[in-house]
Amino acid sequence: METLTYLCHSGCIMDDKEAAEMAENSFESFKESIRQQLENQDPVFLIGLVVALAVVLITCVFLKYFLSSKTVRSAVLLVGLCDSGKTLLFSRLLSGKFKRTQTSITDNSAPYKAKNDRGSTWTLIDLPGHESLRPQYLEKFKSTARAIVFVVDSAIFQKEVRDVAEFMYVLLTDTILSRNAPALLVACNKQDITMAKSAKLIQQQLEKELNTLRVTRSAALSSQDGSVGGNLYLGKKGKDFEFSQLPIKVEFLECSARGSKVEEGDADIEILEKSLAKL
Ligand SMILES: Nc1nc2c(ncn2[C@@H]2O[C@H](COP(=O)(O)OP(=O)(O)OP(=O)(O)O)[C@@H](O)[C@H]2O)c(=O)[nH]1
Ligand SMILES: [Mg+2]
Repeated sequence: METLTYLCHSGCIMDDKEAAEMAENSFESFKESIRQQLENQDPVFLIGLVVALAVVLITCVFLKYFLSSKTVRSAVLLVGLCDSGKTLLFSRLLSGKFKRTQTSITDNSAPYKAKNDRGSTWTLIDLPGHESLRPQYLEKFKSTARAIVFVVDSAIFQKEVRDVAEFMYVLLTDTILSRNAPALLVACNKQDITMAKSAKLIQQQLEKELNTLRVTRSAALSSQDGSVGGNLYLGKKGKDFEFSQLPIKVEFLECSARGSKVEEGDADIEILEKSLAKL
């Protein structure tokens, strides 16, 4: 069998067994010297050392949690039914430019600099409105939401009121969204169209519709398994639903991503921009 030889400190030749023994002896003596040093220390000093290490550790964990929860929620989500104008609003808010759009099948996101002195920068995210895509995109981004801009097509609101209310109900009873409490800005878009409903009327009709939905949804859930499920009860029990009962900031505002009839014209989105500046 092949035997390896080593040169010791004093210049003598050792085989591998002797080298292993020597390494073991030096490790033992190192352990012994540490043990003696610790024994010679004042116990108060040792306790102080342990406490100091624990404080450093707890501070690191706390800072990590605190900083991450602060920085993660910097997204402004543009949500709403198909064709409500989310993608055009996204373009207008970012560049001011008019853009021809098609039904979105994925999300768009970009940094948005709010028009305030603080120079706040949010991540603006445009989500697809199609019914089959909505849940997965909402799931993906909801925990990062600082604010939700719920875009409504005010021109055909009467026809869509039920669908709008159903989507809003999902958002308002979501446990993660309720915990994080992002501001809700309901952008009543397409105000350039003559038949468009006002923000006030849209708010009133949605309150009525959500009131009805609240009764039917909680009844359906309790008849299924005897409980109201993981989702929350909307508003105050025993009172007709009003947005003012919610523990979040809700604002209804009017806008027009298209603005004037000519495509090169400016949008009418100043009120929305002002609200975004206050986030
Ligand atoms: N008249 C008018 N048309 C608008 C306005 N905003 C958007 N539109 C038009 O409405 C259509 C749909 O706009 P999009 O921005 O693509 O709608 P969306 O909400 O992104 O739709 P999805 O991607 O399908 O969810 C486009 O033809 C827009 O030009 C508006 O304020 N006024
Ligand atoms: Mg779109």
